[in-house]
Amino acid sequence: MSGKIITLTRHIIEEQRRFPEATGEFTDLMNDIAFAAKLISYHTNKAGLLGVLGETGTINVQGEVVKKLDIFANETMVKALDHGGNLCVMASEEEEDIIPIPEEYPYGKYVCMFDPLDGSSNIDANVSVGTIFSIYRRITPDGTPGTLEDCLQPGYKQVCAGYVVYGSSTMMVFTTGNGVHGFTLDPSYGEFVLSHPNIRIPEKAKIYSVNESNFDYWNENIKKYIRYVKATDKETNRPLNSRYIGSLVSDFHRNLLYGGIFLYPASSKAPEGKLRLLYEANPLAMIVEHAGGKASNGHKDILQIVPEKLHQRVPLFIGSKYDVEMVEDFMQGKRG
Ligand code: AHM
Ligand code: MG
Repeated sequence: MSGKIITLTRHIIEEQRRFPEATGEFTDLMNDIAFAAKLISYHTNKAGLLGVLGETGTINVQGEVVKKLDIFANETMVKALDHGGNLCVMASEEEEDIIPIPEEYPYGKYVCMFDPLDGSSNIDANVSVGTIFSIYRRITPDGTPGTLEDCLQPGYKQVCAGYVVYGSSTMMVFTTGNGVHGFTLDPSYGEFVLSHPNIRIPEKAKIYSVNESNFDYWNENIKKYIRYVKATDKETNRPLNSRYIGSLVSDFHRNLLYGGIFLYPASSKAPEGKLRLLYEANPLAMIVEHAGGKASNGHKDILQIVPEKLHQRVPLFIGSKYDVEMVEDFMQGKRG
């Protein structure tokens, strides 16, 4: 065999060897997440057939009730992760409260929070969607059920963050603090294989991604920034190119590879912004920082924010470092 195929499992095992005290719990947890991702990927790819096999909420040809994909994705994540003995608690964008580990299973030392299927409103149009996950070490005593306190930790305490994008191929991108690596799912043998080692985001953006229909609802500072990126100036490579899918994982992934800035500012319609700190902003912020980029709410690094509630929203400016710093200057009235 020519070349070296590095599967996700092999990568995690090799990573784990860097920590002689490691127990393997983290490796098991990542394998469970990868398994859930494969199931969600399989069902996402079949989504277009739902109309043929039976509408959502009706009975399919196997006599099963067809579930909405975001509900299916949530159940898949919960069921794949609840019994491994690695987690003490979970939280999901789809569920109001924390998700306890069932009593019959042991409580582990990690906390996992996720958005099981982000961008799911796009599914019917065959647009890429994604799963986002975030892992912390617990802060409550070992061997007990995890609590809300374990979930409300600032993003800089994450031990791992990642996403899976279900696109033209399925890819998992994650970091444990030692580089950002991308693994593509080979559909023929069902393994994630290392395809994008050590991803670095270009220092300067070529692309800006924002839902500009909110323009009238933004404050003057963000309006000025958007006018700035659209103005022509050869020296600073403006105007930036505009690309907006409306599916965070896909918009983020493209910008990570090509260089770009994604913005979801606060507005008079959504005073706290739209996106969620724990399930969306924090994990992507950890990834972007380890790829050389930056994530901010306009005034503060996302990873420094101490969460107060599970479903807290946050304005998000994330991507190439130069551009996130620039938007911060605009937001803070230092430019304009
Ligand atoms: P969701 O968690 O309900 O799927 O919403 C999050 C999605 C993101 O994927 C995307 O970036 C954003 O909402 C798009 O919002 P908008 O339609 O307001 O532009
Ligand atoms: Mg979401």
